[in-house]
Amino acid sequence: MARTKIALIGGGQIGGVLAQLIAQKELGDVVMFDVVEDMPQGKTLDIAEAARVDGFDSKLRGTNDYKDIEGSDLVIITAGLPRKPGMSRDDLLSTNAKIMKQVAEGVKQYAPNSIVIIISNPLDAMVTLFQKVSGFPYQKVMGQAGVLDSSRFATFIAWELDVSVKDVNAMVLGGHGDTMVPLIRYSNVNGVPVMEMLERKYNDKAKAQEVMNAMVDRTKMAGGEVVKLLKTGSAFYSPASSAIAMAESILKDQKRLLPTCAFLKGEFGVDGYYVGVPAVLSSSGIERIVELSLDKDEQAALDNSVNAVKNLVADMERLGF
Ligand code: TXD
Repeated sequence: MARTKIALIGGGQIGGVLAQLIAQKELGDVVMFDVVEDMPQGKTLDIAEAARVDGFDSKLRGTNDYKDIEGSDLVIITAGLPRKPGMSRDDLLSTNAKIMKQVAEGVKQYAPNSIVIIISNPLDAMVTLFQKVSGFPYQKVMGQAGVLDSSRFATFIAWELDVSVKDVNAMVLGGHGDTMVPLIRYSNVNGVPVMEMLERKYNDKAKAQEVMNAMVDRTKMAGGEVVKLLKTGSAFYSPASSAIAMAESILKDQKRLLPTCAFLKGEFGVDGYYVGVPAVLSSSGIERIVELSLDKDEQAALDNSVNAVKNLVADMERLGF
């Protein structure tokens, strides 16, 4: 049986952590592509030289030539510029769209049968553009945002309730922007609704709601919070871990239900757009989208987020992409 081959397009901060995690988990062999000369070669050499210590057999190489990604089973794309303090994800639109167009052409030529996970921002627009330029089946092109946004929400809930984060389930839907929709009703600690635990903790419904609202707001702004502290770039450990969870579900056919930026054809009342929704990820990519019943406020929040995605895609089209 052929070895699994994973191409990383972009060897920056997230790309480096992705390569290390793939090797440590032995998910496959890694080819890291970047336009910067020698850098992906240096990074992968560095990680490869830890193989004896970490005990992995994955092979890693860096390249500046798309030809080397030939035959990849999975492609994870981080190419593009990250945010600097004060920038919104959308400010990156035209620069990263140019990059994504080139990337889509390269991947289409050399890895036409791959499944693709996109991480580059502005996420929803970049996934849309990659699919459009590559012409890949919708099922095989997806974006990572919701796993991270949900993990951030779960982390804040665990801290607040002083419970293991392993027991916290939290779900965030919508676009990867400030309009994302953390779903309070679907958040629980091993089945116990989070709101119920908060109300017991404070013995005061209004206070519990206030605390929850603050966690929802922090989740929405969590990317910016890290950007502000780092000053030179955006989050990279947690986005890489999140994409690895998706990659592992695909490569091992685990069928995990993960919030995924997926193309909707009528689900959740949305037609023809990539939006973050719960999806089952298997060896076929997005195997299916899982719909849930939303109450009036949740649906309104999702509609608002979908509108932000529509505006972003319209802006990108106006720029000629
Ligand atoms: O959850 C999420 N989806 C995200 C997304 C969370 C955090 C950050 N997110 C976005 O990921 C961020 O806004 C960026 O658009 C990407 C990558 O973030 P990273 O922190 O890894 O950025 P770096 O370190 O600048 O790395 C980007 C690399 C860098 O090495 C460039 O040389 C390379 O991209 N690059 C290219 N690679 C291939 N092809 C082209 N054309 C190219 N141009 C630049």
